[in-house]
Amino acid sequence: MYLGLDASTQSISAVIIDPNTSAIIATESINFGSELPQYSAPSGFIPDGQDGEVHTDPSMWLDALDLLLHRLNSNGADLSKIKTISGAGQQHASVYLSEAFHSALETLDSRSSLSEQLKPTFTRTTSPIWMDSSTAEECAEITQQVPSILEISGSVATMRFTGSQIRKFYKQDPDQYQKTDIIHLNSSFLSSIIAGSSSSIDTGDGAGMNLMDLATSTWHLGLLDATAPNLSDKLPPIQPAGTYISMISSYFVEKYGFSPDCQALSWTGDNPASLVGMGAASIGKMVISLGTSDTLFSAIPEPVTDPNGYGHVFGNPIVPGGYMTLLCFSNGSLARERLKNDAQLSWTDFETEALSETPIGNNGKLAAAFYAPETTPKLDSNNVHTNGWDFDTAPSSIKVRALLEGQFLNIRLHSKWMNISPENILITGGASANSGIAQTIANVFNAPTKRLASNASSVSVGAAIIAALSDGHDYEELTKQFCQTEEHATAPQNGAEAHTAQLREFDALIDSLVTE
Ligand code: XUL
Repeated sequence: MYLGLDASTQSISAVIIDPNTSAIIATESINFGSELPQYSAPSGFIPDGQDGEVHTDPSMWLDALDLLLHRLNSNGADLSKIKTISGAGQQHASVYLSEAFHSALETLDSRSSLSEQLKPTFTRTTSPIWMDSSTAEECAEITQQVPSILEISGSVATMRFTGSQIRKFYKQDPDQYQKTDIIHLNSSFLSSIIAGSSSSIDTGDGAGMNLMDLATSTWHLGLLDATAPNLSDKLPPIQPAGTYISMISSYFVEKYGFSPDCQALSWTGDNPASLVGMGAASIGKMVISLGTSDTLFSAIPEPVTDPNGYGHVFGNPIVPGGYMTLLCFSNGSLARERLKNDAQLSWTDFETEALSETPIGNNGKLAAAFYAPETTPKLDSNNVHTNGWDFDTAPSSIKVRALLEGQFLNIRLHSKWMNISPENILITGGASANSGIAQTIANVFNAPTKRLASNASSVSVGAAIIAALSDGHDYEELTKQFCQTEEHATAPQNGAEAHTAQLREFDALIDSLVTE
């Protein structure tokens, strides 16, 4: 059996797969906000950060990992049968650790918790996460030093990416930066914990740092120099996802009953793992993931860059030398939830309101619900923008359709440069279960939507598949077993015309916001 872990923004989840019986043996999830209220992070991050800063206490991730494994164990999962473990983390988030981290890992005591033992090794008490938009200055400085950053790293200097976050730390607190022995991503941090020794970073997650040379899958010295001094001494090596790190730490053997022969493998980022879990690691498929962030991604053979600078190229986690392209939209589930709560709706109301009480196209009423700063388009915002109507006083059915159509028009608008027109759109992430949302995507893209038949999370399934691949299982076979999809919503008869006109108007609305 193989264990896949998914350390996302709001929760940490696990799935155990058994390729011998094609069965998903167990799933489990710990929500940070509700299960670890002591961290005062209801949505997985510290609220009310100043000047675009969005950080999290990395101890929370450790407590959640302990709780997750405890829960799996007490709910009857036989962890002694797990042969290999891989995982995926929210991308870009970084953890800063002193030299003491290495010895603390080697001597973890199962009578105490992970957070108690590792907290003293943090040189930066909080971790910047992907929602952070506080590093415009650092991005400009790095770009000035290395103007070809897009061609080298696959992305323009991007505020949520790790490079500019490292630079900000170095500038704000040079002493603590100097005391930092190793900087991990959320993914490589947690894989290090499982292994009991420092892990590598993979090319899927590593490309989200603005520090990796995509062509060679190595750290780019010019970018490291432009970011912070001696950075090459502080970064783990880059290796493919699923690389063997070591046998699992005895902490987990003693505490949760893992076999001492269980192998700890390197992890990847949540989006790259989801590409694998959706069976989309081969060319020609397009996935929209509806999580805390909404993302659109697709496997590509060669790096292609977005002329507008919003798209990213990451390494394909299971195709050596292959790539994936990705767009990220920050106002995803939290925006949907905000409207749901403000209008006092349930998710079922959300479905029927979006589907039956308003026509496709919403009689021309458009909205860009950017309740928080948006990454695509890059915009500092804290409210809903419309094409001239009052969002606040409108009936909730109109608001729901406007918000959903706006979210997916924004995705369609910003993915035009990819020139991908797949026969169907694979959808995943919590909100993909909602048929109103699935239908709105089918309408806007004029293509049917499909989702995983198993209802499992594609990120943890992808991580479990990476774990199984490393033990010699065949990708095609695993895909047939765990990535079957079923149609969820069909495209409407008149969808294309309705939304093509709407797309032009939405484009004008976005233009007016960006140039404001
Ligand atoms: C991708 C991105 C987010 C995070 C959180 O670039 O920033 O999708 O991975 O899920």
